[in-house]
This record gives sequence, structure tokens and C-alpha cells, in this order.
Amino acid sequence: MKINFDKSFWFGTSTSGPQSEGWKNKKNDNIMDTWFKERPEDFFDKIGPNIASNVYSQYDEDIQMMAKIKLNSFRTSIQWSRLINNFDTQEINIDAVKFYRDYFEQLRNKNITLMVNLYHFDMPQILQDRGGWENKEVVDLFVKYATKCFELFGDLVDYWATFNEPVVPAEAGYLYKWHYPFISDLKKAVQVGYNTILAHSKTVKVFHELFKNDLNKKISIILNLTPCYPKTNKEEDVKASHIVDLFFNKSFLDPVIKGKFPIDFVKLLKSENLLPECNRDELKIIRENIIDILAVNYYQPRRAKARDTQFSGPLMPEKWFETYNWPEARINPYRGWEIYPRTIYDIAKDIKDNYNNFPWFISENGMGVQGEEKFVKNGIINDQYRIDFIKEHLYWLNKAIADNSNCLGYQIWTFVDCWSWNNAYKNRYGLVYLDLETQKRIIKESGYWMKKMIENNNMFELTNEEVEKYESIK
Ligand code: BGP
Repeated sequence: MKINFDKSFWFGTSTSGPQSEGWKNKKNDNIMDTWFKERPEDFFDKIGPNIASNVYSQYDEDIQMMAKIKLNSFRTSIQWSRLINNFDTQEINIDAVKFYRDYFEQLRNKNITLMVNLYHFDMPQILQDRGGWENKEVVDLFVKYATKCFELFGDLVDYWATFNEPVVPAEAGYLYKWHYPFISDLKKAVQVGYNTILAHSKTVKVFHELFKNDLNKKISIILNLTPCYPKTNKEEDVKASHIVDLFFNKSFLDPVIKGKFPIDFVKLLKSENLLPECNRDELKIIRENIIDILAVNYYQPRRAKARDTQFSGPLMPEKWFETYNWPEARINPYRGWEIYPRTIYDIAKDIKDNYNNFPWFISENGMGVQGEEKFVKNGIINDQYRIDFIKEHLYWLNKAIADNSNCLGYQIWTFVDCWSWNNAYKNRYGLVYLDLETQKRIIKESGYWMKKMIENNNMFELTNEEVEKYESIK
């Protein structure tokens, strides 16, 4: 069977500033930098973001390599803590402006469509000390920073995103203590989530005012959609799964596309006295400023069932559900995440049926593998598992497009292996291998597979056995 994508389809990769650039010429710390400085033992092999993949100095080489592989799109982020020297006066770092301008210009020269994101988990430490996303003053400082970015780089960048995975700072930093500032407080997490949406909508408003005469300019938000499948079709499991969707998906998806929070979610928060501090003017801004295009990161679904036991302890979303471990799940053993490509089709269907077939694209999908050096053959990492992973996801995406989903592209996480928060370089995701000692880049088999597929007019073939296997996994 031939799997074919349109000529204009975006095939590319994504990364972020804090995970790729390194600290060179960076004057302010973000919370990830502080976390590493304070507790290096929390990071795999005690490797921090100080060098990362040295993109600050090697971006030109990476862009050449992207062009060689024939990738036509790319996403990265500007680091707030790099661009702004003084958050009150908005004094900017001239080195940062030079760096980002040259980086973006070189991508443009190679006809690589660029999406620039403004925030990837990287709250400047000085602003975290003032309460971070709990503080509405920080919301307004973010909008000022975003405005500066549009003014400084708007001539070079058409596609923008406000936030990457805004649910993550709320859940990881304010609920489950995975990330700095290690708080667990559902009321605060809700306020953090709400304030992020507010910062997003205010930014969209500024963007649309600034670029109202330029139809090529589009603004987005990157959501990690993790649709939830109930254990059974019994009412109580379906209800549990619906609540998971409300907390982790719809609470962000609805306001950015529909301009309002899901009514069931608002009722649930109200019943527990969890509603965030908000006012009519803010809700009006959220209502009136929707995105132009949606970016979706997809790694794994969620699975849930009704609780078997009474919930106890401080209030958490788990009061309303239990995570269900599906016995047949295929798990990536290195990252511990389920591999379930069919969800891509379900996401596409949800966007088509419930969000008026809104334009969207996959902005992250990928497979993190530990110890890839053991797969080296003739000097190259033979990552057939990653090629298989990509093929199966593309099969479902292609099927969704055949059923009229308005999907514009597919970006793999990531181009060159990058630093991944406290997992550091444990799991590698890249199409290109990074030698941490020398910073040398070597294209993996998956990189060559992508090149071949793109050169083949965005087409690859699947055997009947492969298709039967994909379809048999329900
Ligand atoms: C996404 C993040 C990325 C990246 C990726 C892989 O959620 O947007 O920043 O890190 O996940 O996850 P991890 O690095 O935790 O393995």
C-alpha cells in the first residue's frame, strides 16, 4: 500500500531553546537552570543544560543538515531568559537578537518553514521568585516579552506559538512535583493553568493587532493532547475518563479554539471551590482571541477507570479516576510510555467533529531510546525501531487526512538528540546522533529514511502484513 502526502505537507522536526542552545552569552537563569545548579544529582548522569547540543554555536551546521535531509519545516523556541536582560525595563540582550536573527534567517534562506515558540517550560528565575505563573504581573510581563519578539523577529517568522504544553508547568510544577518549584496544590495548579491561558490569549490579541494586514502570519499554541480511553464502556469508567480529558486536554483545547472553558470542568471546579481568580474582562479576552492553527504534540494516550477505592489525602485530580494499565499496551521500555499510534486518528477525528475541522499539525512525535550506540552498524545508528514508529504514526495520520482531517504537517521530536530536562541525554530522540564529547552530529538511519521518503514525493510503501498489524491493534 502506498502512503502518500501532499507536496505542500510539512515534514520536519522540533526542539526548544532551553534543550538545545546551551548557556553561552545567556545572562539570566530560568527555573531549569536553577534546578540543575541546586540539585545536579536530580539529572541523569548529572548532565545539565549548560552545553546541551551547543546549537548557539552550531546552528548553521544543523540547518545545512536539515536541508540535506530535505526537511521543509522546523520549530524551536526563543528563551525569555536569554532575550531579556531586565524584565522590568525590557532591556534586551543584543547578542541574543543577533543569534536568533541569524538562526532564523538561515532557515529562511533554506526554505525551511519556521515556527517560533515563546515559552517551553522556561520561566526566568527572577520572575519565578515573584510567583511565576501564580502572579498576574508575570502574565503581563510575558505579553511584553512576546510583543518584543514579534517586533524583533516578525519580518523573519510567519508561524508563532505562545506556549509549548501549558498543562506541563501546572501539573509537573504545581501538582505532581516532577519539576521545579515542586509544589503540590490543586488550587494553585488551576490558577497557574488559567493564568497561562490568559497570557496566551492576551498575546494572541497583540499578535492579531500587530499583523492584521499580513495574512501569512499565524499564531498557534502547542498542546500535548493525551486522549483518555476508558477501561470499559460502563458509565462510571466513561465518566472517569471524561474527567481526565477535562483536566488534561479540554481545559486548554476549548479556550484556545472555542474561547471558553468546558462547562463540565467549570462546574467541577466550582463544586470543590477551585475556581481561579478571574474577571469578566479577562474572560472576554479569552473569548475573543482564538488561535489560527493548532499544534499538537502526541506521544501517548491516557487510560482510566472509575475509582475502586475512596480517595484520601490532599485533593488531586485522581479523586475522580484511577489510571488503568491496559494489559495489552505496547510500552517503550526506555521512556515507559505507551506506543499507540491509532490515537493520532482519534485526535484528528475529535478536531474534525468537535472543533469545526480546525487546521492543525503534529508538532512533536517521537521515540526516546537509551543506549542507541549499541545499534551502530557501519558507523551509523541503525534505528529501525524509530523508522517503524514513524511509519505506523504516519499511516494513521494519512488515514485521517484521507477522511478530510485538515492536518498540515508532521514534525518529529527531534532533529539532533537534545537535552531532556531531568532525563538529560538518557533517552535519545533525534534523527541525528549527538556525540556529547565532541558535539559531532551523525545522521541516523531514520534521518536517511525521512530523506528518501521526501525525495520520493512524500511517499513510502507498506506491506499488507504491516497494514494488517496496524489495524489489528484496537
Ligand atoms: C515533550 C516536551 C519536550 C520533550 C519531549 C520528550 O513533552 O515538549 O520538551 O522533552 O516531551 O520527553 P522527555 O524529554 O521527557 O523524554
